[in-house]
Amino acid sequence: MRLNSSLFHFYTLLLALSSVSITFAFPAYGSLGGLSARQVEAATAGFPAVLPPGPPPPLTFSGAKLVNDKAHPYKAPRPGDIRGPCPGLNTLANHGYLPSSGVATPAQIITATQEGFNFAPGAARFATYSAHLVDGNLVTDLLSIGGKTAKTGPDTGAPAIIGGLNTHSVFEGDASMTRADFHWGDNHSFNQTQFDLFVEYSNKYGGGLYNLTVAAELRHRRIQDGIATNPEFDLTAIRFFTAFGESSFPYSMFVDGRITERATAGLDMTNATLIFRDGKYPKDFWRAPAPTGGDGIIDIFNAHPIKPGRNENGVNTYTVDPDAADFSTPCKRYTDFLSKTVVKLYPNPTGVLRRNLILNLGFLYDAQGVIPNCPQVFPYGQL
Ligand code: HEM
Ligand SMILES: *[C@@H]1O[C@H](CO)[C@@H](O)[C@H](O)[C@H]1NC(C)=O
Ligand SMILES: *[C@@H]1O[C@H](CO)[C@@H](O)[C@H](O)[C@H]1NC(C)=O
Ligand SMILES: *[C@@H]1O[C@H](CO)[C@@H](O)[C@H](O)[C@H]1NC(C)=O
Ligand SMILES: CC(=O)N[C@H]1CO[C@H](CO)[C@@H](O)[C@@H]1O
Repeated sequence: MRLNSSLFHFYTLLLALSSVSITFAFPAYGSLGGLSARQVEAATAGFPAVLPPGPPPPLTFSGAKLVNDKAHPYKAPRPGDIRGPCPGLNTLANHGYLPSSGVATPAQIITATQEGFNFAPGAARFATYSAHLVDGNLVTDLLSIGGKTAKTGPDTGAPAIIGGLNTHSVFEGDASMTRADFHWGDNHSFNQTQFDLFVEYSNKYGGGLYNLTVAAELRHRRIQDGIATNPEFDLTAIRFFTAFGESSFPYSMFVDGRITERATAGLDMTNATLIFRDGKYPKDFWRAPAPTGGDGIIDIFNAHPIKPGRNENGVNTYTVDPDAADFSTPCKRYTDFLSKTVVKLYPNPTGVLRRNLILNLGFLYDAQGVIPNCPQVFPYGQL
């Protein structure tokens, strides 16, 4: 039987990794997904087993304010610092809202995204715990905002070490606006060719600004490009949702918070270049005037609806996954994430790993807000 291909690349890496014993220095942030109990023990030996503290509270003051302030100057990443596919998190790390190493706890990521961009508490928790469950280290409670994932290691042809948000097809995925598809090799770096399309679309549909209309057209175009050119194009599972969500972030969170006409506000290309390419706040940047996260996602989706699916057999063979959750089935999205993603990564966890899985799954459930008739699921029992 064919593996659910939303996880296919990931399993390829995991299989190769688990066939060798872990003799290299496993990083404290490395994901333990797919490792045997013995490998988990080896990979976490020497690191403290952390009791995750749970999400930090919402901001006490959640209005607009200067965030590119004297206490948070831009500092270029040093050699060894990790940056990844998310322009928001890269910017926060470059301005000291996140550790400049690019390795952080979920609580730090929630605090930083709330403080530095006014990301709404529910959205911040939901994105962070989803990412942490698939890409983070659940024993050390650390997540890297990038990582060293590559299709093949640079010298040996063997898969490189897994870890962090670059990991393909669990959280990172295809049809990004400014990053190329995994199929083309570079999974996470800023891609000028694609940014040129971002600019072209902003000119064509937004009068030079990236607004919701641009977001909808560019999202559609990137998906169509993927179907037509990437034989492994995949828009299933989590990526289906994050692709539409991320399209809304530039106009909702990269636009200066002093611009109060949010409905018509758009992101200009100079500021877009700074954040997307350089991970740098514009000079005097103020965060959004109210907590936000994904305003307009459904409008972006409704402009060009599509069902989750993938190219099954080369380019232009996009096939709808008949059993995929979509925007109309939020509870299935939750239960599928547990049964099709998390439990496959962690079929038989024990000890601290099991405890922390249970805790993080609880944080995730609480983060998604009330979904009618959607009771919490406990694949690993309860504490
Ligand atoms: C809170 C935790 C967050 C996590 C774990 C996260 C993670 C990610 C990941 C893994 C991607 C890459 C997806 C892909 O294109 O393949 C991404 C993309 C993106 N993120 Fe984040 N992110 C977070 C918060 C934010 C915030 C607060 C913002 C905005 C202020 C933001 C803005 C974006 C944008 C605009 C993209 C799309 C990049 C593109 O398509 O070129 N993210 N994020
Ligand atoms: C940039 O993206 C384009 C289109 O997705 C791709 O063809 C090209 O190889 C990418 N360039 C780099 C340097 O990754
Ligand atoms: C985006 O900008 C264009 C050009 O100004 C405008 O026609 C369109 O209505 C804007 N979209 C939204 C949602 O404001
Ligand atoms: C660029 O960002 C700065 C700082 O946030 C802001 O003052 C300025 O208005 C933005 N430029 C445009 C054209 O929106
Ligand atoms: C396989 C591959 O091309 N991986 C790339 C991921 O991105 C880094 C940074 O740009 C490259 O060095 C890797 O080669």
